[in-house]
Amino acid sequence: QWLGMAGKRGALIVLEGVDRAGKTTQCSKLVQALQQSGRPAEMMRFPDRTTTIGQLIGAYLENKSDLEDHTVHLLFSANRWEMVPLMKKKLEQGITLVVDRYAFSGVAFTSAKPGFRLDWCMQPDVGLPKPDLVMFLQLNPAEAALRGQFGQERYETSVFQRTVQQRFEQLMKDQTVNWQVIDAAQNIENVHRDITAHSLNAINKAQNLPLGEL
Ligand code: DGP
Ligand code: NA
Ligand code: NA
Repeated sequence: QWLGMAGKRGALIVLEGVDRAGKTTQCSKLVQALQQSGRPAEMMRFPDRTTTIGQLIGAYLENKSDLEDHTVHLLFSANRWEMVPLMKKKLEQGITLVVDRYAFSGVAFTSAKPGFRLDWCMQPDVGLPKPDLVMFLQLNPAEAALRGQFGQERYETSVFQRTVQQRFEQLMKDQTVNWQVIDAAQNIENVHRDITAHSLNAINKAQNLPLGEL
């Protein structure tokens, strides 16, 4: 395996949070900052709506199609699994991946629906590459409301998002995952500063550790 110039793997860094917490903005700012400091970095996002599976998910989210709830859960997971070979290749090449949502969104969003057990929701993602760092962009519902109306996509209602927030809080109790809570109510630059500090720390540590599995 070719491990980049210095033989060091990249870090797998994930940003999670409820909708409108600023994940996408912060992912691109982080990638830019890492690249400018000479650290190879690329952004990924889930769901990746460009693949065949991703197009099914996209139509579902845009309310252009209806899918049974278990079925769509498995499609979201499959959409992560189909990217694993590419993710591993990039990490081995020394590229740090900054990922906008991952398996934790998968579990939080599906388990927010009635009748879904957390352990059932987690099972399809068991074995995925384990992030070296998962940052949760924390934003309470009142602060989120100040950011304007929700969009028109499925899941974009305040009642559902509050349940999602509670599911994330349950998931964050898992001590085997390197969770860091970020105060997303701060201004963009301060959020970016916090995220960059945690990321540099994780990148340094990841260099000496094998990639784990969920
Ligand atoms: P985004 O492109 O980041 O706005 O995400 C699309 C929506 O899909 C968002 O409401 C979160 C939700 N979502 C993301 N990943 C999953 C998943 O694995 N399962 C489910 N059920 N929903 C997800
Ligand atoms: Na969204
Ligand atoms: Na986003």
